[in-house]
Amino acid sequence: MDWFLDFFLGFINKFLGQAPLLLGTVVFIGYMLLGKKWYTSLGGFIKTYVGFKILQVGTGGLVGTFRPIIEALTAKFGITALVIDPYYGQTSATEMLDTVSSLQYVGYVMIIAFILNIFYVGFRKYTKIRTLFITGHIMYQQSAVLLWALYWVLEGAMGVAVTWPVVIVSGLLIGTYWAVASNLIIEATNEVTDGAGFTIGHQQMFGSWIAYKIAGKIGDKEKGVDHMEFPGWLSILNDNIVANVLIMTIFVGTIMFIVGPSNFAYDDTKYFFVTYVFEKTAYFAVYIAIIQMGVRMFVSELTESFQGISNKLLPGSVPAVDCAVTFGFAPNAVMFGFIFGFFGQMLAIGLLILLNSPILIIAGFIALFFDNGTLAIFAAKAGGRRAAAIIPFFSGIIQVLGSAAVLTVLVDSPLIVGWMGMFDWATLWSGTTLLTSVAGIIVPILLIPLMLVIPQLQYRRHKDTYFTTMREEL
Ligand code: ASC
Repeated sequence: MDWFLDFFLGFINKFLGQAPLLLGTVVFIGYMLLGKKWYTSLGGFIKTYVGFKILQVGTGGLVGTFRPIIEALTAKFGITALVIDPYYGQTSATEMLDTVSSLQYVGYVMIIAFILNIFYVGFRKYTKIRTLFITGHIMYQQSAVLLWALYWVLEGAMGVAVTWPVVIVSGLLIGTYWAVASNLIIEATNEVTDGAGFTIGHQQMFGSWIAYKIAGKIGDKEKGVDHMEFPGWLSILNDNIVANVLIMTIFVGTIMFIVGPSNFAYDDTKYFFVTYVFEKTAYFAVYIAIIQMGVRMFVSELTESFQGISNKLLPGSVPAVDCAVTFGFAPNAVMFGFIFGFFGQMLAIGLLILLNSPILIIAGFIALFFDNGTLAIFAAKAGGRRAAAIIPFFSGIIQVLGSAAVLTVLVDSPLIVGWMGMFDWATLWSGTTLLTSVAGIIVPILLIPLMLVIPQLQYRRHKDTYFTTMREEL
C-alpha cells in the first residue's frame, strides 16, 4: 500500500502541481479528442510546455529582479516584519504542516478540490459552472495555505497533526472557490482578451470581478491606458517598451536611490550606479516581452485544443489559467496597477507603523505586480485610466490591512514568515480564517453552498449567451 500512496502523492505534487505539465497534457488530450494525429497532439504538448516555461522565465525574472528592491526599501527603515508574498505564505504553510507531520495532506486537499471542480463542470446543467482551474502551482499554493490557516485556527498546536475533517472541508472549499470564482470572471476576461476563450485561475478572481464592476462608475473606458496617443515629444510613450522603461526608470530608480547604492550588491567595476539602475529597470520591459512571447505560444494551442475538451469531454467548459496571460492585452495597465498599488501599500504600511500595530508588513512584489496589475487590466477595460489608478491604490491598502488582520491569529508560531497578500487572500480568505477562529468549522462548511449560489445568479442574468458566447453586456 505504501508504494501506492507514494506514487499517488508524487503524482499530485510532481504532475498536477506543475502548471506547464498539466497544461501541456490538457492540450494533448484536447487535440486527441479533436481527432488530430498523435504527432500533432505531441507538438501541441511541447509548444504549450515550452510556452508556459517561457512565461515562467518572464515572471520569475520579474520577481527575482524586483522583489529584493521592494524588500530592501522596507529593510532600509529597519522594519522586521512579515512579508505579503504568495511564496512566503506557502513557506509558512509547508513549514508549519511539516512540523506536525501533515504535509502530505496538501496533496489530498488538492486532489479533492480538482476532482470536485471536474464534477461541477460535468454537472454544469445544474451547477452552472463552466470553468476548470488548471494553474497547477497556484492550486498547490492555495491548497497548502488554506489547509494551514484552517488547521491552525481550528485545532492547531505544536505536535497535533491535521485531522481528516479539516482536510476534506479545505478540499471542498478551495475546489468550490476555484470553480465559482474563475467562472465569475469569464465574461470580463473575454472582454479583456477580446474573446480568447479562457478565464483567470489565480488569486484575485473576486477582486478582478469587483474591479471590473465598479470601474465603470469611477472612470471612462474610452480614456484607456493602452494605445494612448501622445502629442509632440511625448509620442515616444506611444510605444509600450519605451513607456515601460521610462516610467519604471523614474519610479523604481527613485526607490533604488532611496535605498542607496551601498545596499545593493553590484559590481562597481562594471557599472556606475546609474547604469545599474537603468539595467534593472530596463529588465522590466525585457521580462514583459518574454511573458508576451510565452503566452502567445501556448494560448493559441490552448484555445484550439480545448475545444476538444469542451466539445467531447466536459461540454462547454473553459480553462482557467494564470493571470499573467492577460498582461499582453494591456501592458500599460499592468504598470499602472503596480505603481498605484505601491502607493496604497506604502500608505497602509505607514499606518501600521504609526498605530504601533503588533503586526508589521513588508510589501511583496508579486502582490504588487501580478495582483494589482491584473486588477488594473480589468479596471481599465471598464473604466479607463482613472479606474486603473484608483482601484489598485485601494487594493494596495486592502492587501496590507487584510493580511495583517489574518496574521494576528496565525502568527503565534515562529515558523510563520508571511501570508499570501493577494487580493482574494487579503479579503475572502482572511475573513474566512478570522471568522473560523471565532465560530469554528461551520464557517468554511457554510461558505461552500453560499459560493455555489453565485453561478446561479450569473446564469439568470444572461441565460441565452451563458453557455455559448460567454460574453455579457456591461
Ligand atoms: C503567484 C504565484 C506566482 C505568480 C505567477 C504570476 O501568485 O505564486 O508564481 O503569482 O503565477 O504569473
